[in-house]
Amino acid sequence: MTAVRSESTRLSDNPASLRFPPGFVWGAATAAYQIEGAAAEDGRTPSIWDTFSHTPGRVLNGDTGDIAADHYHRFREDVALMSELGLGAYRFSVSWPRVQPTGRGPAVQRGLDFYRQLTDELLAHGITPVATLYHWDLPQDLEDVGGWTVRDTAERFAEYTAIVAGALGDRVPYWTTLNEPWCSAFLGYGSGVHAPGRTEPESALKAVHHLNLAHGRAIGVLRSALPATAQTSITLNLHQIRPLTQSAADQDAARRIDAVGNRVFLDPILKGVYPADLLEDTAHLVDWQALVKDGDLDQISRPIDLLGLNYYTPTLVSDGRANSDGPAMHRNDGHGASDHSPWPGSEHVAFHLPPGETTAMRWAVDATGLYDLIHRIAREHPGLPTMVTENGAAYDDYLSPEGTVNDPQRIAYLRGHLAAVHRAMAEGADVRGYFLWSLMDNFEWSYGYSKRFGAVYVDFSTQRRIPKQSAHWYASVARDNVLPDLPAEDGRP
Ligand code: GCO
Repeated sequence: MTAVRSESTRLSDNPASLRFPPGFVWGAATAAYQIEGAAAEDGRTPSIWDTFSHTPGRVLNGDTGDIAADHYHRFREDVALMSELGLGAYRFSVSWPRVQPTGRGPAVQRGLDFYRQLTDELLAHGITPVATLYHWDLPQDLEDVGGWTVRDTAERFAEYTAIVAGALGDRVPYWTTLNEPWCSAFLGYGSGVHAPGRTEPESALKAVHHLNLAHGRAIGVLRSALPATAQTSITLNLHQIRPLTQSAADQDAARRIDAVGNRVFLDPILKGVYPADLLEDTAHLVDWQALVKDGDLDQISRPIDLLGLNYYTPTLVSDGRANSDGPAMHRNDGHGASDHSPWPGSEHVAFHLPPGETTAMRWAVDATGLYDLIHRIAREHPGLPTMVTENGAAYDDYLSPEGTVNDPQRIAYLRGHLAAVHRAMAEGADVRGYFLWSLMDNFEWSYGYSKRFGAVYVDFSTQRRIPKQSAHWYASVARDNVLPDLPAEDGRP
């Protein structure tokens, strides 16, 4: 364990309050397809999520991102709201088909203008823009010729990165190439619960490598296009995996999911190699020799400045073949069940709901997973700073007749996870910031608008924004840089 740092000074006489170090970044996160709407405006053409959400049966209630939270038209109002909440940073994603509709060729300036105006508005309010280049909205034109299963898409992504860096490089200090490539590859091409909805294990593994390559190519482009002070990163939804029992079978199940869920990205990106056990577990599904070309891993492992961590809940696994009662949540990836596994080569692994409180997503509330994850990265990759780029919870929020939304469960979730971050930092982990998922209620992928993750309630029938109680609570934390103890039992801060 590295030396304990002294930042975690306790406040006043209240031992339950925790101060974060000066400069800790307090933000909130969103993604283009989940909030922007304006799906066919100003030159934007369909992404794979437009196609997927318009395919009957793919998204709950037939919901689509056509309008979403209408952020494209309401961004000034939303930035003003962020400012009122005292956010120091805002993590947004750029819609590829909005700025380069076919995924090839020249940019559409009206699309870039939206992001220029958004970042100018943020800066004018003293809010640091944090740009995600890819949060799943691949131009459909590229999917039509293979999408992430073909190598050329990595080159297209490098070209797109140059366009965006050219437009925003002078005003965005933090850049992340990909958001959760695990979802893009394994939910998009494995279980099919995400766009493009394909269920081909070999395609999922090819997509992994081409996403890794796209990340590496983009880092190279960013490095040459951006000021030296710019911070580059990738954002991963690393799974904090725990075996159901200490049996050899369950421990091997945990190893497998760690390989295909975590090290499939961590190792090539941070070590320049694919893990040997992953290659072995999947050798019957894909020809890695043919897939990985000379020099690819050098590109993929280009140095990054920090690692973005998205965390929601731990992952409890067992060897499904050893369970007489069968897996409790077979193949549940937390994003929707499927008859096809998102874990190629480890389809037999069963997923279990950990005991205790759950959120509206049926995700266990357990902040120790975040604590363990932060320490894992600090231990395995010393000197690599991290940011918690997503953490939050969906609850069945109720808008009262008085126009308020009391969400004490979300406050308790946020406080517990922030306390875990603080504890890891006090023990030496270098965490630079925390982004609440999400700023506002939005399109929750295959769940449509049925799950509310926002600190701000969105009445989608009127597009009215209503800060929930947790928004006010989070605003006080961000403003004071201090984590107070839990509010009174009745949820009042
Ligand atoms: C993800 C995405 C977000 C989700 C959020 C809740 O992590 O899946 O980055 O777009 O909406 O995590 O599932």
